[in-house]
Amino acid sequence: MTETSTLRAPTAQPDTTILDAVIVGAGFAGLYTIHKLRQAGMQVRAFEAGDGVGGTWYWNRYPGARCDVESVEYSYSFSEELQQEWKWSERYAAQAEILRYANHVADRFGLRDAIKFETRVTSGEFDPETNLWTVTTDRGDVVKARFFIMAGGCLSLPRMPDFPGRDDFKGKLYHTGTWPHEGVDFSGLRVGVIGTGSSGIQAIPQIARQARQLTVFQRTPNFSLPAFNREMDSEFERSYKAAYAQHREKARFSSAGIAGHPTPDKGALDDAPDERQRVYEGGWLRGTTGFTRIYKDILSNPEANQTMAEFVREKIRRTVKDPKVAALLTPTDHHIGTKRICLDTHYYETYNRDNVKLVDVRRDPIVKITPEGIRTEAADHEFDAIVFATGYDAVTGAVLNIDIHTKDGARLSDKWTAGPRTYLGLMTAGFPNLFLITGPGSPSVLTNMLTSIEHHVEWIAECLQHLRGKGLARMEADRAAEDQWVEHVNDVADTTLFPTANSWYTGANIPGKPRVFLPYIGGHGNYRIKCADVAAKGYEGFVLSD
Ligand code: N01
Repeated sequence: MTETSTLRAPTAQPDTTILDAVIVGAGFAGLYTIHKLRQAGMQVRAFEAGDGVGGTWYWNRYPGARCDVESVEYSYSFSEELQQEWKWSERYAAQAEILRYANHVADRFGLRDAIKFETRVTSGEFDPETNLWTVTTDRGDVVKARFFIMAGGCLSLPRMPDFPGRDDFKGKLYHTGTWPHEGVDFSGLRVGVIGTGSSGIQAIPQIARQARQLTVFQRTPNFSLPAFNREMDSEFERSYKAAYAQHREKARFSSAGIAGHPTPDKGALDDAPDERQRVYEGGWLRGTTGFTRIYKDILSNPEANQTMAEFVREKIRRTVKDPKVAALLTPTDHHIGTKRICLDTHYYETYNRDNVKLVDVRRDPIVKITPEGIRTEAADHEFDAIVFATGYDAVTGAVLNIDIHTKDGARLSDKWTAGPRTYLGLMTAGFPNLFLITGPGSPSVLTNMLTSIEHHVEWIAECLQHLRGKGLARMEADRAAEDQWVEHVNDVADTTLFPTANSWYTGANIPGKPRVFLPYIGGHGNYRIKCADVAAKGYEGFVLSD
C-alpha cells in the first residue's frame, strides 16, 4: 500500500514524509498502536499533550488514585515476556505504579522516538482526492498520513463546572484529572472537594487524613464497595502467571473483559432471601466491580436490582455513625451499577471523622465560588484549597476536541450533533481512514480498558495490513451498516437499566450534551466475535476502495 512504508523502525522524519498513521495520544492505546503498526513495518507518529506516556495515569495523580481492575488483569497481554517479568506490588495498583509500568513498556519496546510530547492535535482534514489526512498541532506541526487514529482516551477531557467567581478564588484550585506532578500537601489546610464519583471517593479519605478540615460537596451519592486492596500475594501471583494465557483468553471472551468476574446462571429472585444475603456478603468480601454481575438480572430487572441496592445501603447505614449523614450518603435515585460502581478504601468511614463535613448540594446548591471559598444558598464555606472531582466529557469529548473534517466540508462535530454515530465504535461514515480506539458504540468503558484497547489495536492493525495486501488506499464505514449498528447499540442498552441513570455513560453530566448511551453493552466477548466475523467476511459493512 505504501511507497514510503519501511520495515525499519522509523526515526524522526521531515514533515514532508507521508506517514502511514498519525496517532492521537500516548496512553495505553497509543503506546500499543505505535508498537503494533511498527511491527507491521509502518511509519507512525504519535502526538501527546503530556510530557510523558501513560495517559490517564499520567494526568490523574490525585491522592488515592488507584485502578479498580486487578493489576494482573489491568495490564497488556500482548507479550508473554512482559506479563511474566513485570511484578505488581498490590492487588489494585496505585497510579504511580501503573505510570511506571507504562514507562517500562515505552522503553522496553522502544516506542518513545515515535512520540512528540507536549503537543496537542488540533485538527485533521481528509482529502478525498489523495486519500490523505493532514493533521495539525498546537505546536505548528503539519503532517500527512494515510490513517488517523484516535487513541486519546475515553475519560481525558476534564470537566470543570462553570460556577460564577471561579477565577476569583484566592486559594488553590485543583481538578483530579490534571493533578500537579509534585503532589499537594494539604496538611493544616481547609479543603473543599466537589464531586463524589470514583475520583472523589478515592481522594476524599486521603485528603481527610491530611487536611485540618474537609468539606465534601455531594450532588449524587454513589454506591461504593470496599476494594479490600492488599499487597500482592506471591503465591497468587505465581499461580496466576503460570496460567496467564488461559486467564487472558477467558477475559477476551468475558462480558467485561475481566477473567475474574462471575458468570452467573441465575437471577437474584431465584434465590431465597437468606441465600441471596449470603451470596451478597460473599461478593462484598471479594471487593470487585464484578459485584453487580453476581446475578444475571441485577442490571436489567429493577426488583432484582433493589435487593442488591438495599444490601449496600444497609452497609452504609452500619458504617456511618451519624444517621443523618448516613442517609445523605445513601443512594436512592438510581439503580445500583447504572452509574459506574466505585471501589474505595475507608470511604464511608471517613465521614465518622471530626474534621469531615458533608454538604448536600441538592438541598443547598452551590451559588458561587468566592475569593474565600464556596457560597451555597445556606452558608459561606472558607477554604485554602478546592478540589474539583467533577469528571469528564466522556467518550466523545477528546475526539470532538479536535476539528475533524474533510476537504469538502463535512465536520465530525456536525455529524455527531445529536450524538455519536459509528459502525462498531471503530469508524464513522463519511470520514474515511479515521479509526477510533474504544470509540462510542464499542464496549470500551464498560470493560477492562486494557482488554478493549488490545482488541481494537489488533483489529485495526490487521485491517491496515489487509488494505496494504490488497493495494487499497481507503476504507470507511457504510452508512446503512452504521445506522444498523447505532440502532443495535441503543436497543441493547434499552434492555438494561443503564439508560435510566443520569450518568456520564449517557452524557447527562455535560449540560447540552445529547443524551445517548455511549458504550456498547452487548458484552466484550460477543462484540469481539462480531468484529472477527466482520473481518472474516471481507470487512462487511465497510467500503474498501483504491
Ligand atoms: O467523575 P464522575 P470521576 N455540582 O463523573 C459531581 C473512571 N475512574 O472523575 O453524579 C456538584 O463519575 C457529580 O455529581 P452527579 C471511572 O470510570 C476510575 O469521579 O453528576 N457536583 C459526581 O459526583 C469513573 O466513573 C477510577 O450528580 C458536581 C462527580 O462530580 C470515571 O473515571 C478512578 C457538579 C463526578 O463524578 C469518572 O469518574 C477515577 C456540579 N456542578 C475515575 N458537576 C478507578 O479506576 C459534577 N459534579 C478507580
